Amino acid sequence: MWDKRSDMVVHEVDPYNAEPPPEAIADLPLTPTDAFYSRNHGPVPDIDGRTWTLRVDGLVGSALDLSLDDLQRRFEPTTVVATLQCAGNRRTGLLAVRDIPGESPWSGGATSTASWTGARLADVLRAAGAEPEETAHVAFEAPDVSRDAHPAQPYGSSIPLAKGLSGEVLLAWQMNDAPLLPVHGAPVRVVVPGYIGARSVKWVQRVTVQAEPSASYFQAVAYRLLPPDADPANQPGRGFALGPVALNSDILRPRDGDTVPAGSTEVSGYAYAGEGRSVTRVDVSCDDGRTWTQADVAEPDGPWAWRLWRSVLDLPEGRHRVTVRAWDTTGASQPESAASLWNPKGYVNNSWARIELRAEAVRRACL
Ligand SMILES: Nc1nc2c(c(=O)[nH]1)N[C@H]1C(S)=C(S)[C@@H](COP(=O)(O)O)O[C@H]1N2
Ligand SMILES: [Mo]
Repeated sequence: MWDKRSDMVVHEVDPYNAEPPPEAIADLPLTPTDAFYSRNHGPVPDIDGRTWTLRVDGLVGSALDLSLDDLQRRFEPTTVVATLQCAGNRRTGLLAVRDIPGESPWSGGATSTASWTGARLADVLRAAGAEPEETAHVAFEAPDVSRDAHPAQPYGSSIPLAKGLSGEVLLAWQMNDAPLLPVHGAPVRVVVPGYIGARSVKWVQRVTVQAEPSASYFQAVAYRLLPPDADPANQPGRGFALGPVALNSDILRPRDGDTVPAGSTEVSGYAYAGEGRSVTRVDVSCDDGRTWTQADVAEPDGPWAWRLWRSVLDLPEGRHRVTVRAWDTTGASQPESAASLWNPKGYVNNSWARIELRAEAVRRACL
């Protein structure tokens, strides 16, 4: 389905919501496109790039209507490696605390990394005559209508104008050096490095500079962090809108519950910190966090990419719980428990990652 591997973990067929099995993305700086998670709130639209246009309007000097050809020729193409992480990534940890009706049980695979090529949103906004305005926002609109929203409405969201003018945000038409697939937003999507995936609007057809954040359900109601006792029903403006991704990490290999040979076992995964921070260290514990050793952390593919880490553990025969946590440049680390993070929509589980392993003595077969 949708040009994905056959072993994707499909949370929903329609709209299509799927994450890769952890081993499909482990140890790879760039996630192959056929393994990249996909999160959709409505049906995937089929848009003809030859007739698609982008409207740029709002608080700009002169509104623009750009064809794909205009976008590709008038603006210098840029390539950025960026990790996308859904705010629902690792929701299973929150679901283990308490039920979250109506939300998919994402594991740690709602995080993937690709190289994205497109025009800088900043260049397009400047061509339209947008002036830096500290309190303004850039809103994005797409045509896919979601029944998750109340009332049912097309997908939309916004980011601060300052981020939009930073040169980091792309209007991308390529992913991993190939034209965007329909499921990832063809012909053009927004890529907002360092922000939750929800802000990287797919099938974008309108960019509006405005004084207020987007009034879309996906900015004003969903993708907001509510206190644990809040009613998650349709109440625009409750809690706060999520933007920059919180420091997070996960273990991708081996799998939770695996049996491994006693002795040395390599464990690996990712760590990621969004806008404004980066991962500085990853720790691994085999005694529930009493003692920690530092994992080997690979250099990332640029400032917006996850950091892959690995650690070789020496596991005697028996059961083991392996725990991982990362640190960022502000000195912040991840919270210990998902119970302390539970919220009604199940966003931002960035508690310590844990897997259970059973180490078994290696039996040599007599051949
Ligand atoms: N138009 C549109 N854009 C969208 C969405 C959507 O449903 N419709 N989902 C968002 C969410 S919540 C995420 S996490 C990312 C997922 O991008 P992907 O499917 O390319 O992985 O797209 C974002 N952009
Ligand atoms: Mo998301």
